Amino acid sequence: MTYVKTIGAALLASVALASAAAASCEITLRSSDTHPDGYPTVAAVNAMGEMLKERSEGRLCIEVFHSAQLGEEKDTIEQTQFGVIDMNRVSLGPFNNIIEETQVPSLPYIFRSVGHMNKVMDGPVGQQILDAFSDHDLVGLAFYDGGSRSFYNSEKPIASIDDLAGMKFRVMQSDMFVDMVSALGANATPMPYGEVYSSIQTGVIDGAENNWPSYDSSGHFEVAKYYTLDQHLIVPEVLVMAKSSFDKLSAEDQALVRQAARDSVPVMRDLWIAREQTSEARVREAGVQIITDIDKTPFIEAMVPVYEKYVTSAVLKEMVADIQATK
Ligand code: GTR
Repeated sequence: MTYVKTIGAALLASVALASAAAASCEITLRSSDTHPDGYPTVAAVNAMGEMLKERSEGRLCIEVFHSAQLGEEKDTIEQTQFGVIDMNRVSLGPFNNIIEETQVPSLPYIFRSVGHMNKVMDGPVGQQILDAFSDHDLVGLAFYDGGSRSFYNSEKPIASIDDLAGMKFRVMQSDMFVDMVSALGANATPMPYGEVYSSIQTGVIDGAENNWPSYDSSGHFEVAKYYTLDQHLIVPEVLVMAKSSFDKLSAEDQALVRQAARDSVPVMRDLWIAREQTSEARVREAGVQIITDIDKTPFIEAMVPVYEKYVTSAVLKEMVADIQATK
């Protein structure tokens, strides 16, 4: 009880402080993030907020609600579409079931490297995807880096595709990721990020998949000590705004928001590169067993049915071809 009261008081105090900080702002955009304070995505949106405040001479501010304070990603996406939340930084994964263009950069092994992903997302295919948000009550502002995602589990070292047989992995709430895991011979359970730790701990699932910084900051490495560097996904992250909140701004302020979002991208990428290194070092030090010697060819070959199922329209086929042709 006392604990709850203390937390409650601390929360109230921080909300009061945040409101005081935002007091001079004419408009304060509330932005959601599942990650804790200091995580590169949170820091980048904060940096965007500082740029915006300075460039608008204190009129426009951003308040980042980190650590899933506003809810888990799937729910916050809906709230952003309704305009209850002004801005949201999420993975493209939870958009897959809503906006089909987002499936393309979420396809397993579509990118050869993070560099390839950044080049594509900075180019016309990236713009096409940002534009697609406007049909869904959202404005696509910018893409962030999410590194590459690999499987980790609590049971055993996975050194080949055969080792995955029958295992149970959490995936983001995207049908395509369920099919991806099934195609690898394992079972997928879509669930919110915040439920993964306890689900591994209690044996509801054997593991999950993510990049180094998330594996580290979520504490999943404490309960799932085997990490296999199969790098099946290089899913970009995206910063979106509620269309209703965007439409309330003057054309001049809309331009300021778009520009500050773009300018936060290099900030995020630098923070990301540094964080990947510190997170990898931290989990190594904690005694995680990392399996790096893994033949990715069978993993890539197993993805053929996933591509066949999801890359169906001419538009998506062309996007895939454009990505593959990007050097
Ligand atoms: C992280 C990503 C989050 C969230 C999470 C997840 O890498 O940054 O936005 O999607 O993965 O697996 O749910």
